[in-house]
Amino acid sequence: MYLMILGAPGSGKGTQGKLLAEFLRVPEVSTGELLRTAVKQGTPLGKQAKTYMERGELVPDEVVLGLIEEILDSREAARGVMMDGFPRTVAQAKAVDALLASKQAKVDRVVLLDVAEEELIKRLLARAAKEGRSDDNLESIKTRLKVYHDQTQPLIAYYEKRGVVRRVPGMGSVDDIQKRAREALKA
Ligand code: B4P
Repeated sequence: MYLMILGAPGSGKGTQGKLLAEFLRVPEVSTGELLRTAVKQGTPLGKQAKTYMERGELVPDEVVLGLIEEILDSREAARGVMMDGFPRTVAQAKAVDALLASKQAKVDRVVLLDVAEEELIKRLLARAAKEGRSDDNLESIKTRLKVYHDQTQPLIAYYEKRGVVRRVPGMGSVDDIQKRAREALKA
């Protein structure tokens, strides 16, 4: 099963995506986590990505597309994957479609986490205080929210036309949201 978890920054994609992936027994792969590791290790990919990430902007498609190809071509993803943080633009979605089509597969489900904007900002600022992630500051958070509205939200319509989107209210406890997500996937 090829699934994608979609939502604004702070909507809980990482938290819910990992739990859902465990439940469905597919690996969870986050481009955000892979990019943060690349930045820490100072790899060529990390060097290209660093400034964009700190500003809250998307890393350019041409930089990220190779990474997405590597993920979907890996043995780990041979029988399915929970995609966290990608695709994020229509160009990336088209690339995912083409890569999956070459394996006679497709995006089976998109779990869309719905969370109010004030709550998103609250969660990311709370994480900033705890973990000190370099893009969890108010200026970068605002850019990330705008980027999500402008560049990633159009994907909802892209996948809705195929009937694969399952909307899940993302407010409340982690357990309650997980129950809703599992329930939504039954339909
Ligand atoms: P990501 O790592 O994907 O980060 P994000 O969208 O900002 O969301 P994040 O995953 O951190 O938050 P989550 O919803 O899990 O991307 C970071 C950057 O990498 C991007 O800005 C971009 O520059 C680059 N990038 C990544 N992928 C890319 C791509 N495909 N193309 C181009 N660029 C790319 O929320 C987690 C927070 O909420 C946590 O603090 C958690 O504890 C809290 N939380 C979760 N559930 C909660 C609940 N129920 N109640 C309260 N708090 C909760």
